Amino acid sequence: VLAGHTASGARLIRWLEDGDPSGLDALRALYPRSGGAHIVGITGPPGAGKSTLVDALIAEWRKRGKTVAVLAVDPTSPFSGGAILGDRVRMQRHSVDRGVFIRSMATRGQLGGIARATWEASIVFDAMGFDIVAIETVGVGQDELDVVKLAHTTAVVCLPGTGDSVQALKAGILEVGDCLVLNKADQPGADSAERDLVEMLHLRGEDPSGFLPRLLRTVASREHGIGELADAIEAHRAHGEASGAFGKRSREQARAALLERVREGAARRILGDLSERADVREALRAVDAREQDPYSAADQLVATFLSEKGPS
Ligand SMILES: Nc1nc2c(ncn2[C@@H]2O[C@H](COP(=O)(O)OP(=O)(O)O)[C@@H](O)[C@H]2O)c(=O)[nH]1
Ligand SMILES: [Mg+2]
Repeated sequence: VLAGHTASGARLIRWLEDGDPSGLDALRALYPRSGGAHIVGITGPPGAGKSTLVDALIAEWRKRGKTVAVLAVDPTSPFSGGAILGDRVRMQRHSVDRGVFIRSMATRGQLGGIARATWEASIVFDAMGFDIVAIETVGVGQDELDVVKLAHTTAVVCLPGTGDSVQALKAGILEVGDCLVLNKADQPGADSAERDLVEMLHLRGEDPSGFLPRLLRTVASREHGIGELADAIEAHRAHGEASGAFGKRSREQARAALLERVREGAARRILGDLSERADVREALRAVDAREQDPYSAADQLVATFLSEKGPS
């Protein structure tokens, strides 16, 4: 995997997806060798042209001498074979290029959630030595926002003629965009959508690190505006490194990854034999009978559990 063998990388990601213990062992060994890649999130509503855009970006990044791994995450449907297949077909022309590695993931029911599966895959790509790791995801729910948080740089893809979707985007993912892409700029309504989005960006102003997100117009299917988008992504990387924003993000990631696993481990130990215990059954009965409130009962149980298990 460290030598960048795609077949090995693919097998490792499969292990991780399947919850195979070998996957976790490999991840432990790889983790210290990760941290070099620029992780780029591409998000937006279905049909906005994300996959087409990623395909065009791959070509642009390759021209600039960068190697690229792509993870296409499709969490929207348990039967998403179609969409995933569509993504892969759109990026098909790069499949013979050794500097490009494309994987897709349908993640409903994924052990530990989409964010975790994506994080693990990105560590693998990163350790494989890819310069850029692009993660395509549909920007809808909280899980997908967590995926976005993983990226150093996030491009939010919008399309014209959907005033409603601009409204919907405003509420959530527009806020996390470091680049705003108005794709399908060849379609009617592009100018008015651009005015709305520019105004929105203007209201938002600079982010806490002093970066001012820009709007880019693209026609992904004709590869228009792709160089400018790659420039904007690169500008955000340069700013993130100079301002310390990437370092801060990396520390937050490390903290979140560590705390999540502490929480998981602690919960597993404490909750493992929960239903078997007499004191838990008694607490359930007392709460049900309104003899005790659930808060005090839970506090008592936690205190008991901790005193029993002790530090080990
Ligand atoms: N007219 C036009 N069509 C586009 C453009 N970009 C993508 N498409 C088409 O929009 C459809 C959805 O694209 P896709 O990349 O699968 O969207 P995704 O769901 O966001 O990944 C495809 O049929 C693309 O060919 C564009 O800039 N202009
Ligand atoms: Mg897609």
